[in-house]
Amino acid sequence: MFASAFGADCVTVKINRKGTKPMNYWNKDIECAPRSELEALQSYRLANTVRRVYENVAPYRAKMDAAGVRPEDIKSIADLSKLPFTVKQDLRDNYPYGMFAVPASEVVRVHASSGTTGKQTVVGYTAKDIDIWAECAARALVNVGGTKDDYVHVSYGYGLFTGGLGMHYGAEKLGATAIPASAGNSMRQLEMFRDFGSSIICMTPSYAISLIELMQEKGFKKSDFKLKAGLFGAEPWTEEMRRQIEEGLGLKAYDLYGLSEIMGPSVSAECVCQAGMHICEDHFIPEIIDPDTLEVLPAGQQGELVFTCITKEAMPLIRYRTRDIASLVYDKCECGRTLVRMLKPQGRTDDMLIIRGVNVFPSQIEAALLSVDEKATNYLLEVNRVNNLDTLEVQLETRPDMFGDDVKTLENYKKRVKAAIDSAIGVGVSIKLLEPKTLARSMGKAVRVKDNREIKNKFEKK
Ligand code: DLL
Repeated sequence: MFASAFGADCVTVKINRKGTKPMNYWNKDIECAPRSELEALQSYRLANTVRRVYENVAPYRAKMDAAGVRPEDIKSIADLSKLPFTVKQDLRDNYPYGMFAVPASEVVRVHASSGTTGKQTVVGYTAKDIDIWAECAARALVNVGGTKDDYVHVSYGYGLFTGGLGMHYGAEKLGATAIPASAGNSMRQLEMFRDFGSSIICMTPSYAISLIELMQEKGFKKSDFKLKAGLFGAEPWTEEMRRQIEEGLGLKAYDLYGLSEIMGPSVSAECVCQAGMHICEDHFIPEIIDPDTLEVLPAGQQGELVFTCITKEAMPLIRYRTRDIASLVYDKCECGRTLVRMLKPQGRTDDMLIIRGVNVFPSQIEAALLSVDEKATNYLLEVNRVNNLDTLEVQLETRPDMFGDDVKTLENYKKRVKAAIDSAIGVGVSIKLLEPKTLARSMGKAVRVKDNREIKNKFEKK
């Protein structure tokens, strides 16, 4: 049944690309498929993938043997929970190519994670993997109103990071004009927005905020640009930041999610409803688990997001624990897509700070901060242990427009920020106001936490 509907195992593009009218979907058959058909397709692809990894990837064969699972035990998605999990350490242990399921002659590209939390991890792609990735990125662009008339300005970094090339290939697949700006040289970015007619931008939300700052400094107005939409991701961001970016750049801001181990940007992306990111479920099966018990949680509950790749050729990961905290919504979206939505990740289990026994996510602090002052986007959280007691200091940059304020007003501002954060996280923090422009600006993922303690948190041991 699914073979006729979806052309079996190949990517099908069934839209009329001759017109330049806004398209609703890139691949309607898949994006709006009845769940029963989608699940039949997932089951078929899952069984094939598990057989392939068992035959070709020694670490998977060893894991499955140890768990007593044979490829023939996996007949449908109902059997998924029989399979062992994969964690980042598995990729490190088999660095660089030990998790690949195809010979080197089939691999056409590698990317790698930044390695800030340990040895970098390498991922590989066959030509078909790259094509599927481009399809997912084209879907993301169409989700937010992209057409072949658009100028897609990509300010994610190009290189081993997946952001730049991932969205670039998506733009080309769509037939739009890709502008491979990459990150950095911020003044030039603004000039290009203006001169090249950039209409859809792709960058980290923190970089968008720093461009807005520069616009104000250099006298650019949003009416100088023709921006209509932006796909922002690679790091957590809040609804308050969304409002600020929309207002500052004069566009609609959408969330874009992905991770290099699974593919890169466009594992999921928001649609115009801005109500969660549709996961490309025909390629990746999501699950939500309890990170402590490892039990699968029912739909709607928040927990750790896990993905299984079901079409990847070069490096299909099975039940990969992302460490991202999210939840899934299976209701049909108003846009007509049936693909499950993941709600904004609330941080990562390994970002989570434990302050005097209380679990604290940096995103909670950011939301509290922005609820007091929506321009307070430049901050750093510094954690220390003093006399065996954890302390959390929120270092917050002031802005030149605050200089007119007297000491009493600034003290009052500090008090309001502290009260909002204390009540949001249930732990007392201290606030330190810094001179304007003291903190480093990011062009990629922003660094928001400096944890100086030796023992950081319990999830790192798993
Ligand atoms: O950040 C891929 C990407 C590029 C996604 C461009 C979106 C846009 P990694 O460097 O492997 O890959 O980092 C993946 O970043 O596990 C999340 O913790 C975080 N992340 C990515 N997108 C979002 C998002 C890319 N929209 C890790 N919201 C993931 C929150 C995100 N966190």
